Amino acid sequence: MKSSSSSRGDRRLSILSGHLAPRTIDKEGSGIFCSPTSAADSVFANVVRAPEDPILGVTIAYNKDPSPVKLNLGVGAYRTEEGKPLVLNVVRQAEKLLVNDRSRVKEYLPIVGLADFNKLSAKLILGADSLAILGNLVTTVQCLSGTGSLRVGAEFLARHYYQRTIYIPNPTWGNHGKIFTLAGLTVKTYRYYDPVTRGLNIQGLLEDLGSAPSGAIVLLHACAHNPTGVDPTLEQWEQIRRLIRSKSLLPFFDSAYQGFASGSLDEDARSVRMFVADGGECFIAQSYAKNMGLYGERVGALSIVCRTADVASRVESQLKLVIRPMYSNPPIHGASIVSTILKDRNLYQEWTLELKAMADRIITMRKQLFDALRARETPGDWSHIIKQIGMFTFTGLNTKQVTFMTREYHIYMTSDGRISMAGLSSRTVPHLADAIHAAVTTIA
Ligand code: KET
Repeated sequence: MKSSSSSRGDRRLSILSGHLAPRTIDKEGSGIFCSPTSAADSVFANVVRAPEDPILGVTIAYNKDPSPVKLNLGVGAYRTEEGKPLVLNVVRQAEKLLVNDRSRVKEYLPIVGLADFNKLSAKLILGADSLAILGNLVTTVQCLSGTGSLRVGAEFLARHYYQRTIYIPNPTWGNHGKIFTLAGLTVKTYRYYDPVTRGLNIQGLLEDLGSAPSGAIVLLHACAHNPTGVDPTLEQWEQIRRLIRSKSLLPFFDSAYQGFASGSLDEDARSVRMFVADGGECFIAQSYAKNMGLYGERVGALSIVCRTADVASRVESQLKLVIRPMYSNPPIHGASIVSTILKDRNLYQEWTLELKAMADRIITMRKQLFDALRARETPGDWSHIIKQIGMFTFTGLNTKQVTFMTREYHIYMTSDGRISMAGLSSRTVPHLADAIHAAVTTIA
């Protein structure tokens, strides 16, 4: 014991003396000091370099590329026809109202966030006439966008739910597995996508969930499944719901694209509402990143629908214990923007129009890309481009073809062949079509 603590002491001393040693001025004479001790002396010398994130790393690679024709179709972020990020008009209006309101202060929010925001968010996903809301069966907490909502929900489940296994679709958003694993859950997958039909593998899905242990958690994409763009039909949702309820599985919805699939907020919430209407319990993680374009504001909500109001309020008390040591309480600005829009009839109406315009532009891009590939007689059936739903097209291009398109055409996308349709414009469609054509005709 003694020797180990003294050697720890020696190490600290040697590090300290390293810090105190005379410093040299770097060759350029910029005045930035650097220590003569090298990386080998660092207590972090053994830290290995981690790879970039499979989605956000695409933007980093894109930013480094000096090519004037480069195109970023990696991250799911909306761009205008001019290729620029979009701040919605209603968001600008709401921000003006907030800035001009001198009564607004910057005090801490409660642990669970802005009360108005939480109420309105539950209403947005569950419907204004939701019996669950009227019966106080829902607890909603403001979280750090969709990711934070998923993480808080997962931490709560790891602490308070008897079943630790969560089933996520194969494939799914790349971060799901990491979020749930780090929260302490065991992650398994269920079949979802059939690469041959480029559609839903409903049989495989029902078989896999049918053989899941009773009580297992099931992650479902509320709409616009990422990355496949393939959603169950309403009839299939009903089959899934029946199976989930009959086996007492626990549905956990990830709603990151409400309004982006069909252009209608209500339509895109139908899957969730079906599950809530049957009176069973259910988790919902909501994000305003895409549908309000509030990506960097990190605004979202976790709703837990319970069987009784008493359970809901006890669940909320425990959510506070999850949140407080994690980040104490959420940021105020984004949630204030959202609640300003949701509670004002005119702003809300304008938001739905702007949202529909974004969804429609994406649909136009699908059509244009499909037509461009047909015009080039690119081998293959590309009808999935117009059939798939939401922000992404799951092209079916393989990793080698993706690498080729990046190298030869400066087109950036995730290695699984997913392209963010929102990053395209009429001007860039021909370039993408040329690249896809070249990729499929030169690389198997
Ligand atoms: N769920 C899904 C299905 C999803 O695609 C995203 C983001 C999120 C949750 C989280 O979004 P947040 O910004 O935390 O509200 N997806 C895009 C961005 C990313 O990877 O972070 C994407 O797939 O490109």
